Amino acid sequence: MTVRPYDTRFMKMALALAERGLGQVAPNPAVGCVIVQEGPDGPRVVGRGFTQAGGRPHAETEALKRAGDLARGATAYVSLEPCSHHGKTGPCADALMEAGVARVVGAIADPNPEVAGRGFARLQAAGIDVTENVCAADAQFLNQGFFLTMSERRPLVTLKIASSLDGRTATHEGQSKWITGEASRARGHLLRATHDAIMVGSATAIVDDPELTCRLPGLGERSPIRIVADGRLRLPLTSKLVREAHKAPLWILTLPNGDSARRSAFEECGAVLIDVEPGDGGLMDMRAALGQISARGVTRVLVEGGARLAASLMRDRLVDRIEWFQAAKLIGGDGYPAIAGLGIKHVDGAPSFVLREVLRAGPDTVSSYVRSA
Ligand code: AOF
Ligand code: ZN
Repeated sequence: MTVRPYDTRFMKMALALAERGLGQVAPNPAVGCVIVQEGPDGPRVVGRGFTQAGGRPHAETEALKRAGDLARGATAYVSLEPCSHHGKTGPCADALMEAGVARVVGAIADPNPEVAGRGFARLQAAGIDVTENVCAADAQFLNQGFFLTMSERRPLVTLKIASSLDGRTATHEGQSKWITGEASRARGHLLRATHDAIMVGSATAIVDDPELTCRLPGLGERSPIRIVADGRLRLPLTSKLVREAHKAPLWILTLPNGDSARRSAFEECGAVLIDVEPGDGGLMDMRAALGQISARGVTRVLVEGGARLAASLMRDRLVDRIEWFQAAKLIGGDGYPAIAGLGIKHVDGAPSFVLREVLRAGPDTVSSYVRSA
């Protein structure tokens, strides 16, 4: 195993490339690969690639294609262990071997049981110098959706909230347009683009009548799957979500045994109904709901409201990240809260998060939190 002083630098480059695939590659992980030749003048990048939309080609294939003959004797930096299984094409470990790569630096092992260390082992057996665990924590964070899919059969859940400084999302009259500003909204759309699906509760879908598409210049085609948690099929057939179900996929999570005529009406509009078993209190069991979403290939879900959906996910400890957009405005205690009642008696029992980053978005702040371990 060799270590070079610039290993971290090129792995960060591979991670930045990988990030471009987020929201595009599910159920596959988003991987980046950088191929570097060491010459007398120092290291030189000869090929770069990342997992393509739909999950194929893999990052290594893309980078090798660009490097061509320059891959011989080079080092490949990969943000995830190269695969060892035969999928739609041959294993990436073999492609790296055949291209004559001399060294592979990997960030983290692939948790897919079909790979799980076999990719690295295969490379080592072929005499390739393998270095593991370079920027492992960053690589895990980047593909947390894929890791959770493998370990818990559920997607990563990011909760997005846009509120006043005092955590209110609307006035007592229900007026909410617009609490946060233009820059926050643009960033919100970027969040949509990096998730595979956006989920809202039925109350939000009814009151706001949102489109839930991604409207950023140039990112229009990245619109994720729209999911409505609607146990009792209350969503109007005339809502924008239903009317546009043929343009972007619409999945409705609902309790089984709903009115069959109403179910068919939704299906005729192009919506996909997903039955979710009830949990305590007859409401949909959210872990089961996420399991269903995961089984359909979604690895990253952005939850955009409302207060009750956020609370039920929070109560079941299913929120992995929070992106909290806060305007410097006060609405007061008569406004609507961002999160409905959690029934917490002691602060010790409150869901708690770790602050990762704070950004300014025009007059607002965006705080990114991750669940505390
Ligand atoms: C890599 N490079 O860029 C990605 C990998 O269905 P397939 O054949 O595309 O294989 C999917 C699996 O490949 C996926 O579950 C994960 O283990 C791995 N993803 N591997 O070498 C890549 N995206
Ligand atoms: Zn591969």
